[in-house]
Amino acid sequence: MSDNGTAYDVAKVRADFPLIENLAKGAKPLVYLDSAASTQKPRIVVEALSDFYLKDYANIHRGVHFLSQKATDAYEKARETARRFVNAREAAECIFVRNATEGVNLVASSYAKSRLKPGANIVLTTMEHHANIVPWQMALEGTGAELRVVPIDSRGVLDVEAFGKLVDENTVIAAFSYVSNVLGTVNPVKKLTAIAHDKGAKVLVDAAQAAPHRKIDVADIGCDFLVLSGHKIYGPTGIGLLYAKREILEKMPPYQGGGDMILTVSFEKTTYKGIPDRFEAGTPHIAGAVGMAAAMDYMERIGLANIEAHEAALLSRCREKLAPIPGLKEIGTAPGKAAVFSFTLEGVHPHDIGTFLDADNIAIRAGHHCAEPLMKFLKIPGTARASFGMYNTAEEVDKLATALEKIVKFFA
Ligand code: 7TS
Repeated sequence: MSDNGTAYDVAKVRADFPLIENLAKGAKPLVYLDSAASTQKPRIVVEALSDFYLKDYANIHRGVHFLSQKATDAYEKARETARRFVNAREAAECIFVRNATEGVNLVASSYAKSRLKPGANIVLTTMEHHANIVPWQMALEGTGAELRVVPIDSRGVLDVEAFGKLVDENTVIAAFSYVSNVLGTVNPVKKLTAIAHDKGAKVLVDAAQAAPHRKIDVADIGCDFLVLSGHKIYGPTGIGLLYAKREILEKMPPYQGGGDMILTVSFEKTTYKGIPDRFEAGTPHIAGAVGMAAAMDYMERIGLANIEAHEAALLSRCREKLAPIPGLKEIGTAPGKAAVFSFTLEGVHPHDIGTFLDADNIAIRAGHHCAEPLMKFLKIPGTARASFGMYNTAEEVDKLATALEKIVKFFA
């Protein structure tokens, strides 16, 4: 049921996505099951971008002229929308970045690097995407500080007790995904944050795979930092969000230098603006911010709880239909997992699964999903992954099952 009491109407939702609608009606109807890589865009987001470029566009924060003022207002309104979307206390705690990856890099470089000394540590988990591993390794390099990794079990459930032991008084930051892009595991982020805070460590939540599926509430989680990508929440590419608490941001040095982030510049001394401008050097992706805000508005209108419920139903159907397929193994069986379904087929390489499904017009992703350490732990080269969005249907799940049955027969 939707927020206003009517049933979730997936046909109506699909009608909002021209690419999904057009391809589904074509001679080779496409089944798009790769939303964890990137979601398709509703018309309203594309129109927000084109309207902005066609009607309101100018550079921001610099012009006294009317159009620049209008563009600045649109950009700052988008920041307020982002604030509401993640439930931050104030818009200044929301920094526009290129994507989740840039958000992590900003924190690793501006917050963590200077605090990493011999004896200090950073805590990650086995299930992290490379975006939440490599920036920390780069920050750690040459500091003498250590990287600690929290184990998971064979279902893909994080070992919370081990987390509590690995995080200690010398932990600079504990960084973990809210939802795993491979396993679909939903981590208990509020609990983990409380444990880390008890030891005096700061927390970064990688919400890149959570934001498409559930309400993000930084006030409730209590985390210090949170990152997400616009293109995974039905918004444009090239724009993302870093949320950080004001009191922490205010003590962080700029990440990049340049125009728009300074108060005064002389060759002797340069002073910086306050937050959030200090972290947005140069001309930002103004239209991207406007487009991402349109996507956030759209998701809220459909209802985050409705999206979550619809996708949970798709996941149950997927499990039910795929479980009887001989040789098929679901990778990631954590209770309450999100609508990300990784699997292997005995005797068939994940890339071959992807190619065969593509021939049947089903788009999934195959490979290590930028989580090589997780693949090493699972002792597999990769998985095939079907991931669901608000526009997917039960019939599409059935088509996936039928196509997989064909593959199994082919290799039998
Ligand atoms: N964190 C997680 C958990 C992710 O799944 C991804 C991208 C990122 C961070 C990085 O996002 P970006 O927008 O900065 O690139 N994950 C995937 C995926 O699973 N398939 O393609 C991209």
